[in-house]
Amino acid sequence: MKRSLTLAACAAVASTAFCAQAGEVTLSQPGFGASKVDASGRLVEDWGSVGFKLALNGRSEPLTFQVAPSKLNGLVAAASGKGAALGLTVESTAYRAPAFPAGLDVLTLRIANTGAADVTPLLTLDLPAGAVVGERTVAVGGRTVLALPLSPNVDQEVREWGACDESQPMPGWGSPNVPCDPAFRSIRAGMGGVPIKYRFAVEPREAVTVALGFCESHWAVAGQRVMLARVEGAPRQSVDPVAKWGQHKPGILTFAGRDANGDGQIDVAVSPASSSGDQNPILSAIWLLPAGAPADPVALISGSINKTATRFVDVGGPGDQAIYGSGKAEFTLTVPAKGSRELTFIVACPGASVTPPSRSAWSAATLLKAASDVARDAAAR
Ligand SMILES: [Ca+2]
Ligand SMILES: [Ca+2]
Repeated sequence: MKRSLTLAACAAVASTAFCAQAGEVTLSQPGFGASKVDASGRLVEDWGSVGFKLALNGRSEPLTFQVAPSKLNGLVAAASGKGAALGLTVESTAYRAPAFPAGLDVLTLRIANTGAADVTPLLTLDLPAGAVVGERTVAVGGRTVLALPLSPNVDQEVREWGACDESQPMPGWGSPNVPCDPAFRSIRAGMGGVPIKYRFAVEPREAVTVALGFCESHWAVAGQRVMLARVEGAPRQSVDPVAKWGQHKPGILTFAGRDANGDGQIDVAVSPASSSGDQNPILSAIWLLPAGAPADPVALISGSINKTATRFVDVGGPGDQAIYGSGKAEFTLTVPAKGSRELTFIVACPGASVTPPSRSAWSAATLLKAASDVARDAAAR
């Protein structure tokens, strides 16, 4: 499950954009699934579609576009849209960037204000039901599908417990070879070094025992995946699951946790040790138990105290959840008089997921350069 995202283009063949039906433009690259910008300007992917709305002075209008094929830098096949709402003109461009391993779609909006005064519209992304809006990402069904150019306005429901942001649920990843609770068959993984983070509401300053369950089902020898597990209020623990318990063997770490900063939450995080060859941390299960309660690994692994635990989380399993409920991705933007604002969204195309901005080497400029390089190479052949 190691994966790297490099600036190397994945293939020396150009992406294409062409009209499939009147008014819609297909984005594709050889060997990969196509996406399209539909006749109203929505970008349509295998996970759903994304569109935009603008609101200003109490009025709200969907942004629709007249869409046509175009070339960025005179080279890169793209879909360009022209639209207007609430007195602002908006141009959109979308193209397929040849990012390893499966490509990424790049969607840019340029909002222009021809008036003599600054305006501050609210831009809202229109996303599929159930989309989870994070700090700089949007996930659908546990897959990160959008990287956001700036943090959205905060108006989200925060749940009593849940996973924070960007780790990925992987049901069925674990294959324990001893009798144990089914929770060890599913994990979350922090692809590319993303920490797996959970947060649990507790009484301010409350002490709790926290047990973390692991099961390594990829590596057979020790020293490959070394992780640092942290529970607020307790010393951090380093763990190499194969060295400690063996491949396909469930194991437990326990912590005397405490809400040390008094914010009414216990923070839990599993991250890769800097020396670890595999930088993708994994986690199978979490139990919260009353402080001082016995945390018998045999009982925890068997699942026999799941029901009496203060909280039991089958990490990556069917009852797992994000700490944030479905929020809105809304941005308050100031567009200066006689000026414009440009926003670039990086979007998962079919078969791809997006690396969070904090972990990605890509930017709007490097993606366009990679796409231009590939298109120039293809044109020269
Ligand atoms: Ca699990
Ligand atoms: Ca806390």
